[in-house]
Amino acid sequence: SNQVCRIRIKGMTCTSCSTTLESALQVLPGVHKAQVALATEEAEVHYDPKILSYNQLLEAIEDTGFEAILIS
Ligand code: 9UX
Repeated sequence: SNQVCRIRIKGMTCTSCSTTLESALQVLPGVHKAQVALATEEAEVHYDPKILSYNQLLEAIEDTGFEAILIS
């Protein structure tokens, strides 16, 4: 199954930040697609909620050193 979510990311200051985070998300089991935009401070993640929970996505982002906030 497939779910799309958007997450606000705080703490990114250069394109290497967003690229690093994007790569960290893309390699997670259950993530189909991840795009991180520095300018809008947003991540869009397509994932399988049966394999990976939303909270695990947030934790993976926080583990890279950035702050993750739900966009409602
Ligand atoms: Mo750029 Mo980001 O030099 O953690 S990689 S600030």
